[in-house]
Amino acid sequence: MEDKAKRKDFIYEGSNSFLGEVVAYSDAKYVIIPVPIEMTTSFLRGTRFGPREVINASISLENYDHETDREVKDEIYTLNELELPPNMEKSLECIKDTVSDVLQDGKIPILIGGEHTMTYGASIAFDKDTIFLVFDAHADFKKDMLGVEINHASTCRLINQNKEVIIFGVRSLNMNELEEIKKRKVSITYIEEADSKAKINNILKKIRGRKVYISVDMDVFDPSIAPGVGTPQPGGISYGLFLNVLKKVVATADVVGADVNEVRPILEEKSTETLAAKIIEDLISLIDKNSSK
Ligand SMILES: [Mn+2]
Repeated sequence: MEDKAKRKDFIYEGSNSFLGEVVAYSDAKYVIIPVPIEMTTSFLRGTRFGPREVINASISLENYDHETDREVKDEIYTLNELELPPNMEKSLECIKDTVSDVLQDGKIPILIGGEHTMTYGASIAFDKDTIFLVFDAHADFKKDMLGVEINHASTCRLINQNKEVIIFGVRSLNMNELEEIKKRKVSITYIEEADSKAKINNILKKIRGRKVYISVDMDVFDPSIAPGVGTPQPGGISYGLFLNVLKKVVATADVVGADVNEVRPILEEKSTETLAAKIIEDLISLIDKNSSK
């Protein structure tokens, strides 16, 4: 008892697992990986507590999805929070190894963060031909932050070293980032174009039939619906718009992994965590619906 109380890691069992699911690992199709990484936070702190709060919030969700007419049930296994060393390279390696194991077992990894840097760690576990579709208020294309090259504001640039990246919902970047994005011909959709049919169709054309990893930095949403993030930016997308894009993406591409990141819990205000949990449930429901066609 004393030992358990001393543990600093939160243990996910029964009602502490995503949607309260108690499924054997071998039977699960999806594996939730809680990644409490927070090392290069530049503004508001607390993203290390994101994973456990998103899982807590998931317990409040019901598992029937009226839109897909399905129950998200008996298919999710939640790993314990990763024990990350206080070193960025080693932490990314640990994330990569965990994702690799899940992929080798033929399951779909869904990570919950934690700072966005974790997506770079996860990306190393995927084939070169996997496209990374990133929803983010920021372009995350900085060369470095105060001389540190591996940081949350460089995520897309780091992934793009050897994988195609598509960035959606952007409203914050600097001129150097823009130049690099243009040089590398990276697809970027600004917030003003987020509901443009032509722009969405362009993205769908790129990902048709391809393996896609979806990364959702919660700051892509408007701060009025997702205030609990590390670096909020005014004027984001709505849940409705996100869901419309997600539906089209899942129907068009082969989703091989996903993450929801940068959740920063604010005391008793749980709308960001609930939204993060909901979009994971939506994603699972949509993948199931499409794979049973
Ligand atoms: Mn980001």
